[in-house]
Amino acid sequence: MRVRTRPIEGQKPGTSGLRKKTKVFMSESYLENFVQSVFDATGGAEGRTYVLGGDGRCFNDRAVQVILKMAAANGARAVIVGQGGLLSTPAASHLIRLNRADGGIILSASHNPGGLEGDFGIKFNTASGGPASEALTEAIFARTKTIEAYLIADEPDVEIDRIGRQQIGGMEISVVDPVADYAVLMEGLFDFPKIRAMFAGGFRMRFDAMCAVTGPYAREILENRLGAAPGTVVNGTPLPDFGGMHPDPNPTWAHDLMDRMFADDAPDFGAASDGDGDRNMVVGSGIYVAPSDSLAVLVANAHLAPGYRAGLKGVARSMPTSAAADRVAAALGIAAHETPTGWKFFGNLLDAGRVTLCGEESFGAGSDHVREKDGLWAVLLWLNILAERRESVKEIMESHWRRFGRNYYSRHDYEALPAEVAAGVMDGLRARLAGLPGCVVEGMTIASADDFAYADPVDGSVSRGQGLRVVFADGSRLVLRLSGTGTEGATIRLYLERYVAGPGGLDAEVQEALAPVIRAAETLAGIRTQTGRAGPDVVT
Ligand code: VG1
Ligand code: CO
Repeated sequence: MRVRTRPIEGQKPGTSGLRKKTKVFMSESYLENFVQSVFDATGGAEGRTYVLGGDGRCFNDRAVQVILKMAAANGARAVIVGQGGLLSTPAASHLIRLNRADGGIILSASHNPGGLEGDFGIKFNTASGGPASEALTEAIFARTKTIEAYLIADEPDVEIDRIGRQQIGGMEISVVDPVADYAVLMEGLFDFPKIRAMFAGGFRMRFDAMCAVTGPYAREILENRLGAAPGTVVNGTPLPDFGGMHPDPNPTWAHDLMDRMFADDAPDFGAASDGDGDRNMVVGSGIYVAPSDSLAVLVANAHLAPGYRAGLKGVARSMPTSAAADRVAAALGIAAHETPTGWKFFGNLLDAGRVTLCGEESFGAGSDHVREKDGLWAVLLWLNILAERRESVKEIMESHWRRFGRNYYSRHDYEALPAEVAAGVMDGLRARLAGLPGCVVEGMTIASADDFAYADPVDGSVSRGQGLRVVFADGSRLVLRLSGTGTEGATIRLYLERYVAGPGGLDAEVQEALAPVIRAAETLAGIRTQTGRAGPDVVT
């Protein structure tokens, strides 16, 4: 059936897919226009095979039905869909690769709150399993501006709760267990017997799935296959509104986990994941592990896990992520790449075999096993390291800092600002960048200042305007960029970093250690004065 439609404004994918209020996605033709644009901009769906699933948030079930019927009407050969319409982002990436599918459609607004009043999102991944490139998302957006019609099969709803094969309009649908293939992949990378022995020896863990998609994955892998005590996984059932939780694994939103990990009878290890399962937060008994530090520890210790015994080809981190991983890479004699924010920029490096591990300061880490960041993977690599080293998280962190020095790091988010105010802050600092080198602020000399541009070493494409950075002579730095995932106003992210080589000064309070950089940021960018905010909304 061909349905006439008209272009809808603003269907521009951001850092990770198109995210809007759930009600916007539910409005007439909104989802249909975007999905048809994806098919059109990628050469049509005729004869193609796709993977489809989402994080289970409100509207996931309806969207799955619409997309299946549209794929059928567009002539797709087959769609592999997770049972109940569920697939974590890393599991979807794996299924695309495993089945040599032509692409995948993932329904999620990731760490954004869900529910009727919350957010919904959709993203398209290519045959490599990774997020569409900037060029492709531009082409999809361009198509949304000219679309005149979409195709949809006039068929009854598909039974997505029943595992097995079905046909609609000549297209095959296979409903698969969302967890099974992913769990097998993890078993191949990590020393499950060793981790199982650690749990059998009394190792205690708490995994908070925050009522989002990782619950079934964590339960199967941690409790069933690795023998963690029943109840290790909490909030383990995916709910359409995430049980009212905000599935953003950071100390602010995962405060219940933080409280328990800092209590007297804290478990040995704590972790949380986000809506679609690609993020992770890691906490030891009495110690929080900053994501940039976590990446550095994973790079330094990955060889302890069977999947990485041969060593790493190289590492990559997003520009605002601290340089802690670079120090490890230098010690290992491997390349360290610096990319713009967002997993799509790691794809070429991974495909070309230039890097094995990647990470971002925003609670994302992953490797070449898939083409997305992977929350449970990071947790399992930590568990493998803990099982091998037989030290606590605290001991591992302290010895890491003694060896490499410590990159104190924090991100300050100013959320839901009026767009023009946020743009004013950015424009103000951008205009001053050229004159900053040599200036002294808070007793620190500015060594360089620029608007980060990235030239992809594999395909030569250049991405500009990826964040304003001011670097001081002692290596401290501040970075300012606008979020590309929010759905309300604009969010300014201020990233702060200061390196201390040690041996003294390695156990300072993070915000105190960063105080001069925080003051310098206010002097240079004037975020508080221009926004009228007393301070950031979220500090990670
Ligand atoms: C944020 C993070 C970025 C991450 C992106 C998607 O983007 O900062 O590092 O890649 O979210 O992650 P932004 O543009 O808001 O800063 V997820 O787990 O939300 O798909
Ligand atoms: Co996510």
